[in-house]
Amino acid sequence: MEVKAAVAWSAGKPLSLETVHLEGPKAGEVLVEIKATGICHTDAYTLSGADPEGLFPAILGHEGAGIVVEVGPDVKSLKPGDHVIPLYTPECRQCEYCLSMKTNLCQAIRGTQGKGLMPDGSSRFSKDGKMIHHYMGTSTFSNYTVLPEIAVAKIREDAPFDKVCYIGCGVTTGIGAVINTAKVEPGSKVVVFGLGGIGLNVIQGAKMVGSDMIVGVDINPQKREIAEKFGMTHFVNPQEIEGDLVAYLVDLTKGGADYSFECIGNVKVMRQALECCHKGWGVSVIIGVASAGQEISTRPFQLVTGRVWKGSAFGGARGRTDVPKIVDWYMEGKINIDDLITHVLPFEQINEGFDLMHRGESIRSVVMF
Ligand code: NAD
Ligand code: AHE
Ligand code: ZN
Repeated sequence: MEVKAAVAWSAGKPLSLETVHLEGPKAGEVLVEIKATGICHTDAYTLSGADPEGLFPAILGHEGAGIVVEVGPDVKSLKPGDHVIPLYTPECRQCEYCLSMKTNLCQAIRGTQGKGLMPDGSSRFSKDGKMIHHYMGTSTFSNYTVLPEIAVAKIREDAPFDKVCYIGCGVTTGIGAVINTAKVEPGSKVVVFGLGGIGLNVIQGAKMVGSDMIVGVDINPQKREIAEKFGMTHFVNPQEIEGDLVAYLVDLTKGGADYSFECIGNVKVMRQALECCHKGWGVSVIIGVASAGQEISTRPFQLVTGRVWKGSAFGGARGRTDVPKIVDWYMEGKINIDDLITHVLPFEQINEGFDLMHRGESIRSVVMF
């Protein structure tokens, strides 16, 4: 079939709106009509050329929601009409990783997904006979996409696509990092670096679990108001601090953070996030994705003296199991998504969504087909 897609032909160029060819679902795959998709900083990161796994041409996008329109042979858990959220972290429930119950990083299709291909090693997208890569196994910047059955979460039918698409990455990543990865306890002191689409969901999660002190750190003072609305108790702009930021934060938290979260992708900030943690027990979680070739560093003594460095992908969530529950939380009013979606754009203005992000004017832009 012919579909509408925003194609990344090469790094560093705006997306090109095209009609492209999409082959139907093969065995174990489903065809999904994407109704809405968020734009995450990771899409911009890959488009910039900084992603070592970035392949071009590709159809980016990994924060979508839509409806199953066709299922391939052998598909058992989905049928046409099901409302769904695509999962860039699948959940096969059979691989060594899924069965370990120690990680959400299902590896069943990671090899082909990282090559921009479906599990059989081919792409479903093409234009004039030229192959176009899939992205993160989801390619939600297309009004139709083909997904492996294990990379699809079935959700309730009354959930609005233009809001719950954000659960496909940002909401789950932020709240999940607090609940699943860090396991933040009530009464904790938390420091969040980067108050964007991810960091604000970390704040929302920290508030939900009953943190006492939630410090937000951002160089953009305009993030203060929305962060306070979501539960931030103290705002720190590093550009306004005289002297060392780490020392300032240790002093502010009276000894250091119980938990810190890096939601930027800046390796220097990752170090600050670790080192502002409390001696003996502070845990720092890296969420931000750093550019190719970047490395983190600290004095080993920071770890010897009890600080712990962790990372979190998709908030440690097992997508097919956890995503429908997070949709329920939203529908029951337990979490706020609406105030984080600052812009809703027609598909034709998808590049404006990237511009808004780069100018620091949006939290989340959602594109509607
Ligand atoms: P965003 O652009 O919405 O937010 C980034 C925020 O960081 C902005 O508010 C910006 O002002 C702030 N910032 C930039 N440099 C700073 C600095 N030096 N000090 C303090 N604040 C600074 O981005 P986002 O969508 O929230 O994504 C954040 C990061 O998380 C990105 O690296 C993205 O790729 C990554 N991410 C990771 C996962 C995962 O599963 N690990 C999932 C989604 C996104
Ligand atoms: N391809 C990059 C890494 C990109 C990355 O870290 N992706 C996160 C999701 S970001 C969502 O916005 C992730 O889940 N990673 C786990 C995985 O298996 O990809 C690189 O450095 O190669
Ligand atoms: Zn994302």
